[in-house]
Amino acid sequence: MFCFQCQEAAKGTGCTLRGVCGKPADVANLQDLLIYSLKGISFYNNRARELGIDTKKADRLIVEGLFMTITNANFDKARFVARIKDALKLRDEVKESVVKVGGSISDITHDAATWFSDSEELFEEKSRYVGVLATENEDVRSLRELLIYGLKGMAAYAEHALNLGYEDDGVYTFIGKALVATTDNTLSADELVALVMECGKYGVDVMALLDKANTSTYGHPEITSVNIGVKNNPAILVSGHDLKDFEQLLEQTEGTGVDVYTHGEMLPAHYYPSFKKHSHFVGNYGNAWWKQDKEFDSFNGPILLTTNCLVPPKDSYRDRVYTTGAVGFEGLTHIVPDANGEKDFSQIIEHAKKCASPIEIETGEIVGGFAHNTVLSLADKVVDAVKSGAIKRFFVMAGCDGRMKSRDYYTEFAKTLPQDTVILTAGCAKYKYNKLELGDIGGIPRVLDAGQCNDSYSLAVIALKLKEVFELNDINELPISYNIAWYEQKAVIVLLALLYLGVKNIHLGPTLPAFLSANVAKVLVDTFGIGGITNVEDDMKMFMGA
Ligand code: SF4
Ligand code: SF3
Repeated sequence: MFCFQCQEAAKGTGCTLRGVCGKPADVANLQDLLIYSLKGISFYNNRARELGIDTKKADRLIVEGLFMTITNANFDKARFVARIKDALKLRDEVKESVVKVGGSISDITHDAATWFSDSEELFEEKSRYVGVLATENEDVRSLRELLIYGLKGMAAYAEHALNLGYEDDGVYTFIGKALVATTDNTLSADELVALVMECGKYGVDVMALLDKANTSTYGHPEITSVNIGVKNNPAILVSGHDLKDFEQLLEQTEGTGVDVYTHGEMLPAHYYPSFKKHSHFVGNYGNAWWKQDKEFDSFNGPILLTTNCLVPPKDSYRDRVYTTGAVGFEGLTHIVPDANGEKDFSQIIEHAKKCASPIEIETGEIVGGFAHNTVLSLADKVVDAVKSGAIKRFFVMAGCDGRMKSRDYYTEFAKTLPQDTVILTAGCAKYKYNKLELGDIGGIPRVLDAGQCNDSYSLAVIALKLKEVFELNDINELPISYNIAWYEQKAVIVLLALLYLGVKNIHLGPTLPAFLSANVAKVLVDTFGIGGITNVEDDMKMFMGA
């Protein structure tokens, strides 16, 4: 295996024996083979699209397949074997549909589009030769993988939107085009860089689509105080990002005597009007994903993982963890939808009834719900505070949290920020500072949480609105600094989206991605002023222009 897609890649270069995340080598290889199979389908599916054939079936399989390979989503070998079989079968169906309408496929000769096997042993054999290292040139490899990781993040958001009935053909078209482009040895580095930038455009589009899906379905997030203590009823903990799953679970638990709590990236569910009305929706339990090994233990009840981030479960709570959607882990119960797309969570609810109520690990409240609609409704107040000098600078500290001790930097950074600064956050990075008492500026909290990582879109909308209000020509003239923490591939698409919107001088930490070759990193530094982080003191001086 060779995997370097996340921030915790072994030795800062790549995992080769087993993932730091716990991903076994055979699963890593099969993930590579699944991506390869999705490239294969895309050759024909792109042609089918040109011919006006309905491509939705393959588009959806491609999106789900990409999502399954995101860090900490799926560790289940059998699921990858089955999905590769599905992909090969569908590849042939799409090919036939093209031929049937007289389309030419004689130019489609790449091995990804032509290889075939239906045996698991041969999959494993094949999977060893189609991974990241199959591209020898380090810079081409870096650009191809940067693009693929952007697509993985894009696919995750596209899947959530799809689950709410929202799709964007432009996004699907780009994913297909980009997948095929990563097999094209004739493309120059400049052409690949252009595709990476275009990926950012579709990153903005997919986040806008998901924002529309979420807010049209559940209402606009509102300022909300979220309880972080517990009640005395048995309960279910929901983690991951999928709001449709969350809605179904919340409805099915109504009146059962079982409470519902959020964990990690599901915290922003509390901000939506549709969910807030349920009295058995009690609070948020715990912190970001990587603390689940302790927090799932003390929760006592069953846990539903709707997306990443799943940590290989400990024996002490393994029998209480359920997965759904793109998530998987051998031996855990996986909930699948029925023919109408509805999921039956009764098994989890019955399980909860037999469990003790959660052990309280903290008490108090955290405040969030500062997505674009709320912040723009406060725009006058915010603009006045900036004009009067009460707010000197905003810090976008969105992104991911992770295990590494070096991420304590973000807690220290938040604590050290001057009192006249405001943090704009989204994603699980917030857990590094959302329980600190950072106060407010004239009633505006100093940490404004927009929501999940995809709600970084809200932060961009807010920035663009401020640019308009202050009549600036360039988004970079705003008093906003970007100090972003990344871990997995959703952060990659968020980053590419910000670059597409013209944001410069983004600082990325705790380390720069292992998949950026020296030359590709140089392009990002020279063109966009991307930088890493050093230490709180020096970075604070740099950001505050001292
Ligand atoms: Fe390693 Fe990250 Fe890949 Fe897991 S996802 S194998 S930790 S690089
Ligand atoms: Fe977090 Fe995994 Fe990335 Fe959605 S849940 S931000 S790390």
